[in-house]
Amino acid sequence: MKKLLFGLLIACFQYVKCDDPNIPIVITTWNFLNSTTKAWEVLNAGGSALDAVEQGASVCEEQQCDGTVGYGGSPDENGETTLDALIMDGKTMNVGAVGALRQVKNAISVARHILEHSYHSFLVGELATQFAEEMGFPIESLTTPKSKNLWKKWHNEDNCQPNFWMKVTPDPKKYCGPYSKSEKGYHQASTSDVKVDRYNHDTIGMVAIDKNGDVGAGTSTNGAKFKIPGRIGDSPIPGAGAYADNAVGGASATGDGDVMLRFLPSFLAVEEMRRGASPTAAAETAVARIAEHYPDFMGAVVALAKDGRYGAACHGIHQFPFVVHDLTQDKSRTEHVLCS
Ligand code: SD4
Repeated sequence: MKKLLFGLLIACFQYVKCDDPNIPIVITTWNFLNSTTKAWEVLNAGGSALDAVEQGASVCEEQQCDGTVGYGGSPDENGETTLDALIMDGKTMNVGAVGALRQVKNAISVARHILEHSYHSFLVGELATQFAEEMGFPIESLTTPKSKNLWKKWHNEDNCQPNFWMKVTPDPKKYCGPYSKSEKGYHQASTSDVKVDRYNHDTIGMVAIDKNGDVGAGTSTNGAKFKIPGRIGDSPIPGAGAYADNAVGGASATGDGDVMLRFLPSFLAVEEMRRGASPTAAAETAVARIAEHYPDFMGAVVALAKDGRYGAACHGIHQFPFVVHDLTQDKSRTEHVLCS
């Protein structure tokens, strides 16, 4: 027994001091390695958690990660890609968010500009584009040949299926929406089934802690495929898509945003950690709260405590990948958690 204790003590001094926080560190939803690596480079060079989150998520926006982040993905019913993003500073509890952003590729940077250059927290739609233009962001189409073809197939070959309408006539299961053939649009009536799958929902969510112990969190997404124009999901909503508080840590969520935003899962995970839960238990609680009401929802939460402990939980798929980078690794590492 004495030997074991002595061994542990030596290990503590040799490798890490036992009570040293494991920082800096970054954790990212899904298998977005390049973004995580970029965020890590920023942190390792002494950059701030906010810079790491902004620059890391920007990589996904440029590389159009999985077609679910950035331009040219998830066209809405009109065939247009619009973007949602959020960035939160756990030191100041300041937030910048943008929803249904049109014609600007750099959604998380626009969100950062809202945080840094306005007293507001959240701008949306065409007028968010106006803000971005005034801040010097280029205005350009977010449609690509790929997103155009995706939309054309949905619209022409698949007769606008699936779609997000419910209890309307004409029957949205058979009929191709108000933007094509109907002059009068939909009216209240029957129901429709929306197919939500992994490829509909793959937001990048990121939480980072820098060398000063400051926590930043953020998200970026092009939302749900074939959404009703104007729809904003969970990703840009503070407490839903992400949340950060220097006193505790941070969390971020991904999945079926229409359902998830009703439960503020990132806020809940942070509050659970504040009450002493481990990051894994906190993420599990946040996911379980949603599943209680919506057993068929698909989603996941990653949580990072201020001392660098982390965890994740998920629901509705078999397993969920997330990426971590801290001082113990040369490369960003993908980990998996089994889902409930
Ligand atoms: C949304 N939640 O707009 C987003 C999509 C996604 O994780 O994957 N988010 O519903």
